[in-house]
Amino acid sequence: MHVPTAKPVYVLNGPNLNMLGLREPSIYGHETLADVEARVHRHAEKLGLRVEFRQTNYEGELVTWIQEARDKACGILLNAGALTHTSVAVLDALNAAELPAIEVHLSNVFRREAFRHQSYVSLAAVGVICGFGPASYTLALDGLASILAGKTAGTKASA
Ligand code: DHK
Repeated sequence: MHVPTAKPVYVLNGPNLNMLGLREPSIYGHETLADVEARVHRHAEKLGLRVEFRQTNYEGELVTWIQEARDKACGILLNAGALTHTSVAVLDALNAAELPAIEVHLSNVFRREAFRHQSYVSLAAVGVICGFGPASYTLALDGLASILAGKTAGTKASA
């Protein structure tokens, strides 16, 4: 699939994802965030998409980037880290962005602690990909590309 679009996909990462590779490798794997970013760029190129890839440890900065995406992006892939489970502000920003958003996690959050089963991000996301390690990001990009090409009727994309 090739989806030419003028605007990039914003791939946004929240707290502690800068620690990938060092952080609990039995859960999050050995790839660094730079490795994941390179993987995402390679895959995006095949899909004809451009990517703006960022990470922050700050909730407010993540909210600001989601607000920015409203005008500057064609869609959002979001691994909000722990903010997934706590942040109404991130949820509100996603709803305000009015863009197709896909929730991403490296780990299968449903095999983990009960507090990770709750997601505010899910309330605004077209779909969720979790449990595939770094491949969660490229699978999510495939899903977003399909939505942007009009081949998948995402709930938020059609809103
Ligand atoms: C990353 C985190 O930092 C956690 O707080 C989430 C997610 C899961 C992940 O699997 O990518 O609970």
